Amino acid sequence: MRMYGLLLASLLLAGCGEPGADALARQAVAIEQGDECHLCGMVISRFPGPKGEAYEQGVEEVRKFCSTRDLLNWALEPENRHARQEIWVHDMSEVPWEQPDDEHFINAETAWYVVGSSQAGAMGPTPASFGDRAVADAFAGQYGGEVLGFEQLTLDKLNKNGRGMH
Ligand code: CU1
Ligand code: ZN
Repeated sequence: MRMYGLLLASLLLAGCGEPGADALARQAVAIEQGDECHLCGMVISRFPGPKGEAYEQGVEEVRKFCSTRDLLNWALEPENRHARQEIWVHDMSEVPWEQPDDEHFINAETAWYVVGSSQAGAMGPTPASFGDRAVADAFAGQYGGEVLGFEQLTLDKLNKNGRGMH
């Protein structure tokens, strides 16, 4: 599987400033071996494809998810939509599909998603997440699927190809 360029490599060099006003902002963390998906309970690191993380308001512990599919299924539930605070997905323009690197989590609410591509994650078809729309378009050109922004995602669109769990 190809990596999708290093378009954002230069951005990695930014953001090393003094801890300041945003020192309290919560960050995505590494997925450790043995971590289980908050939604389905599968051991996350065993599977390919983009994964997700979330912090909920008033909950200190980070939630980790086996796939963008499970993160988004959780995040788009009306009750979680209200309660959640910060969510992240892997930027697949930076990492190999088979083994995403946790250095490359991006804000899930500003990411672009290729839904319905031929590439599968832990739960079967899973949205491919990208920080850059042009990279998402190129991915869709190669693997099929539709490019959508976070606001365009719905539970229906996520689960069109079968829910894949239970
Ligand atoms: Cu799962
Ligand atoms: Zn899961």
